[in-house]
Amino acid sequence: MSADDDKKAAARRALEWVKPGMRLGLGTGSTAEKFVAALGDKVAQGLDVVCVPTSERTAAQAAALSIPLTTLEDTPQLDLTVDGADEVDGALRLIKGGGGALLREKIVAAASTSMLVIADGSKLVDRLGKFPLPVEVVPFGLGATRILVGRALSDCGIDGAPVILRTDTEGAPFVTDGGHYILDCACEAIPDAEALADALVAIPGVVEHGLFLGLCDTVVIGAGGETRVLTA
Ligand code: ABF
Repeated sequence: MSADDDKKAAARRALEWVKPGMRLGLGTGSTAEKFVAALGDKVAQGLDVVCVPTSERTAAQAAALSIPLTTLEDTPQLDLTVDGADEVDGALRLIKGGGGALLREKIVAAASTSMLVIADGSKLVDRLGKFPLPVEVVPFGLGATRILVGRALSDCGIDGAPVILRTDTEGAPFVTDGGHYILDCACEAIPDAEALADALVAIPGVVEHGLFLGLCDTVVIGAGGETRVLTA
């Protein structure tokens, strides 16, 4: 079984949490994409749901599958968001944002009663931080914000971590759907995720960060052809 098969298994299993009439948040990334594809099949069979996508990419996929879409302006409260993650720890704390959609993902997750994460087994970790932590920042003042992000990391016991501006395939800064840049922080390990989250949001140029703490209540892991469910 490949990681792709495991992602597909987790995505299919997630359909068990979807009930007729639900207002759903649709995540971003290769695992979320598999969920959207499976949801599209159900919608084609008559399932009645309405969905808020977390990226332009997911919006395009969902629209192509004729999944009914709405916005948080028209539907400000959602029942369930299904999304992927870059890391998940035993307390269901997450690192997200490897795909660059963390801001909309967090807004949509926070608007949802429940957040279900789907992932292959490689995403489960004992301690967060091996995956570089994405921090979304406004382009204005980038140099200064980068220094303050580095200082926040040091203050939280993460010394000397490279803070790298994410670039696209042409070497230009990667621009998010919200028009921001991303700084990837190579922490290696995050000793106190809550303290780091607080320190990052206190920096004026930081729009959001990829630590999702207290948002996810259920995780479906696909591994070796099977799925297992972790709950908070
Ligand atoms: C999104 O997709 C992101 O928050 C996360 O970075 C990524 C997970 O990627 P994949 O599902 O492709 O492994 O959920």
